[in-house]
Amino acid sequence: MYILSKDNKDNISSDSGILILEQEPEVKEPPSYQVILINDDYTPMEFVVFVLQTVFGHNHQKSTEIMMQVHTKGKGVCGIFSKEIAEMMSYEINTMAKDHGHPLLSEIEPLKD
Ligand code: TYC
Repeated sequence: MYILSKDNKDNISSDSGILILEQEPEVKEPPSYQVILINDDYTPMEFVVFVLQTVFGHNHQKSTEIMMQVHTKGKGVCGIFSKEIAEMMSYEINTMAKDHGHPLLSEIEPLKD
């Protein structure tokens, strides 16, 4: 937040109509979002690896690592993006899974800074 104030006798003439910027506006980066993959008991491991390669462009080894992280820990991060891109990625995963009859699900979560 920043404040615009009219001149007073401590600075320029009060009738000048000039607005003084007392504080610099904060320039904040928009928040980043994590795409989180959620484990389930039914989606085949190979399909999860295939989805990670297709949607994120991760290679086979990286995709297998993420899949195993999700499989063993219950959840895992697939990537970090702007909100709009993260939403698209998550939608793509969930749609691919649905189209293939698998319960695989992803969600997005804001990254704390
Ligand atoms: N747990 C699944 C299995 O044993 C594999 C799996 C991994 C499913 C990651 C979903 O996000 C997932 N076939």
